[in-house]
Amino acid sequence: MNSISGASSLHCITELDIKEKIKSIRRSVIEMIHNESGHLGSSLSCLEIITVLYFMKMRHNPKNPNWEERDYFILSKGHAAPALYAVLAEAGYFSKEELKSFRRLGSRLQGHPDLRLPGIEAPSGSLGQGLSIGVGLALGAHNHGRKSKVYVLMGDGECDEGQFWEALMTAAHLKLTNLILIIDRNGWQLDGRTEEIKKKVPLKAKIESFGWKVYTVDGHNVQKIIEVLNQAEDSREPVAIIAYTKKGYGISFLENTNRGHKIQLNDEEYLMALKEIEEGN
Ligand SMILES: Cc1ncc(C[n+]2csc(CCOP(=O)(O)OP(=O)(O)O)c2C)c(N)n1
Repeated sequence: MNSISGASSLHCITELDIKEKIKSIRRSVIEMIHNESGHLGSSLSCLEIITVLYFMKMRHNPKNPNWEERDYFILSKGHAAPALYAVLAEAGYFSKEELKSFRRLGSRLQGHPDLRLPGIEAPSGSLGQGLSIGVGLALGAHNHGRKSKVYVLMGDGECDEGQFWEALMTAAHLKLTNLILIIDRNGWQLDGRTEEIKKKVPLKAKIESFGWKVYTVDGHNVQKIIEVLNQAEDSREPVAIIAYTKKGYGISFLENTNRGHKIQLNDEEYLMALKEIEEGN
């Protein structure tokens, strides 16, 4: 059985294992959102990235979520919470059974991440704030002499928020090399295509001009994601990774469309989606 090359020494995982995990997490996301409603397309575009972080890269302990030396993950695009919840449940932070309570009154699994849930490092959902939170955590870890890395995942539409650009400038000024930003570049935001709502290109050059090292990657290719995360380790500047993704990835009739931005699949679509997952899409 092939093991994934480049996975952190803390994570001994085979190619087959990670594929199975992705399948199971994708199934959980579809089920959770079918039970209620939610941001399906937005969750599916960043699902591989979050899975690779938790199962192949980050130093974390589901049995001791507040372990001081842990790496941090901030889901700045908080509306993709179903993807994070499914990964956290798969990793053992809480039971998979609890996923059924998604968006129910009193549940710890709300439409956006809530600090009551083990594994959640910051409440998020008001777009534009995640990188600032990451800057604070990275600075704190550095000042305490900890090895912790801070990973922030945001949407490309989220780049419209001015606070993001302030945080970029601050991180470069403070030379926060323990901070890694990942942008889910799916090309869509709530109202349409990102370039039509507010032009982002040349996004890479813009972020570089703020003093960051910027990589690009296929955000659905597990091996490429782990490679670029490893490359990010040796940088002397904060690192941003622009991950090219497809909204709704894995469900053919939603893929690369904005229909699934926030949706509740009807029963027929739900069964079709599950069938596609089972068939190993
Ligand atoms: C400050 C703020 N304004 C508006 C919203 C409403 N909102 C939720 S999702 C979304 C679109 C985000 O687009 P993008 O960052 O590209 O994420 P994705 O396409 O991956 O869903 C918006 C505007 C919000 N959550 N926060």
